[in-house]
Amino acid sequence: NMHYETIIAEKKGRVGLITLNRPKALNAINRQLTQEVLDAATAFETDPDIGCIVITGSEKAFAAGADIKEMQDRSFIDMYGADWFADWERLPRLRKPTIAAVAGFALGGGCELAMMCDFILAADTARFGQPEIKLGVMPGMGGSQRLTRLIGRAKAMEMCLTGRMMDAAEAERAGLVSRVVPAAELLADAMTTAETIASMSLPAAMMVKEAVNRADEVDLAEGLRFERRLFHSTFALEDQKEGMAAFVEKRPAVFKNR
Ligand code: CO8
Repeated sequence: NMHYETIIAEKKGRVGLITLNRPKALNAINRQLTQEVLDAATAFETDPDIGCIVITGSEKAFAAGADIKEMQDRSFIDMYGADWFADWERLPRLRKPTIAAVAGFALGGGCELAMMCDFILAADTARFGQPEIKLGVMPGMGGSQRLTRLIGRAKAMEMCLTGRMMDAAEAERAGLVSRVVPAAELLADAMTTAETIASMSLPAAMMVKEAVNRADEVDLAEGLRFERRLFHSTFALEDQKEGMAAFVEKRPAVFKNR
């Protein structure tokens, strides 16, 4: 297992688990944490024994946003010149499936980090918000874009303009999270869900991710053509032969992931 200071990265079976670990700052996202999450995620991405990545925080906070103390004295040219947090674009570009398991606060950059994952599983204690406006700034890691696509214009506008928090039940109704589970079961549920995904054909799972993501970028006709071509290409996989043979022979499929 790799050594980091602001996160814990562990391999559990075929799942790569990243736990944000700056408890004194409610996992606020500074540059070190950014680098460490991206390094760990990239290591899991290139590890052939890993089929799914889970990112989680603590009971109290997934992450309470970008680190305000690290940013407060910076100028426009500091932020623009360094293209502050542009590195995060690497996370949604990962090709293996990613799950955010969120308990407690997911605010500002924390909510945005969760939304960069393929889906969010929420504890009943989860609270989501984009409170940047209260600091005299605005979302900068995708909040105005991903939140709008996920929950629609009215709710996204209200959230970003007022900075109010949304509880887990509202987040589920709005389509921000896939499911809400009791807080005590969040990590176990996320790991079981990730193991399930990691037991599938990895290339098929990667194609699913690519196709669903394409839906955000192109019109329906183009998206359907893209999906159909990927679907055709799954017939080049040994896993397709295994999956269909297992169904016909009434036994569980054992995928080789190639
Ligand atoms: N940054 C730095 N430190 C933080 C942050 C943060 N975002 N959030 C909490 N902390 C620290 C607190 O300062 C406190 O430290 P200390 O004990 O040294 O005073 C410690 O964590 C515990 O926090 P609280 O005492 O405040 O805990 P409470 O339970 O009272 O409150 C809250 C919890 C409601 C979550 C509260 O901490 C809070 O409101 N935090 C700030 C939330 C916020 O505004 N987040 C948005 C940050 S801006 C942002 O994310 C922009 C993203 C895009 C940037 C892109 C740049 C290009």
